[in-house]
Amino acid sequence: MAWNNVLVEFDNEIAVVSVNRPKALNALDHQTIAELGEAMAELAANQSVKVIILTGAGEKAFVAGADIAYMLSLTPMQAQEFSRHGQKVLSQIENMSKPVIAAVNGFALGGGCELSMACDIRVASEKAKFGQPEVSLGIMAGFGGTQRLARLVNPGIAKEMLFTGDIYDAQAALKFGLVSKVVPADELMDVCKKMAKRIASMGPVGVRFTKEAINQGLDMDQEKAFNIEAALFGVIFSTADQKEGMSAFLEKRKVEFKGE
Ligand code: DAK
Repeated sequence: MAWNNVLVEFDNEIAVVSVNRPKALNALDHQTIAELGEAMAELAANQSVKVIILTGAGEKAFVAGADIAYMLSLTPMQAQEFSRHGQKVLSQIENMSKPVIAAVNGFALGGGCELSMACDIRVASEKAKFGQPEVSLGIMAGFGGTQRLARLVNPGIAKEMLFTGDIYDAQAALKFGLVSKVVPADELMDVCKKMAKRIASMGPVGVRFTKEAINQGLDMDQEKAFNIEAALFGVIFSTADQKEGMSAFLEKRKVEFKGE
């Protein structure tokens, strides 16, 4: 597990993944996106990891976008391939069986804002800044931003962000519903780790199925989505965790989930 542009550190059941190109404000080029995909695939397969925190190396940026220098001379075919590659890795993160928390420590612009939106939960430092400035570069969001932003906030706010290219502070992002918490910069990692540990202490199958029900259900009408929830709810009654969780409650003892 060694990459140039992505760092992975472990804290018991928590893995912290940092995009590590601080000199370019962690901008995403082809290599960084590929490494991120590989790191996430390894963490998905690593049985001892329960929750992943994604952040940016250095003081200034989460990810300041797709790498403009890299994109400058792309041909239309290469641009399409770059976009598809980015969309694929972001979908991989969104669909991971483990929860991913974005610890947004600074600029989350363009592809960086889109990357944060592919995570399950966003926690922002007071220094975080969000925006989709692609239109100022003569392009448009290409890593799923037109879709995820409109689903996460509301279409009017998404359009304001995507049409104006304006940069918004963490409090604005909180008001939009783009992030769930804003915390002092020096507390960001502690808050995210505390949240991650809390999630890691829950029944892993319950957490995984919940993510699946929410993600799948968002693309369906509510009645069909209820069917997914009911089906997963039924399946969970075949797990050891369901027996253990309920027995531990009734026996007033500490629960010991096995994730099966
Ligand atoms: N790409 C490459 N380098 C970047 C960068 C980026 N996105 N953002 C910053 N850098 C580099 C700067 O060039 C500078 O490099 P040096 O000059 O030191 O070599 C270094 O990081 C520090 O940046 P600044 O000197 O500019 O730092 P400041 O504090 O003054 O300003 C800033 C910080 C974040 C406001 C500013 O750097 C900035 O505006 N950066 C660009 C932000 C941006 O526009 N992001 C969106 C990128 S476009 C698609 C696929 C993907 C996408 C779209 C379509 N298809 C193929 C369809 C996604 C597009 C994007 O994300």
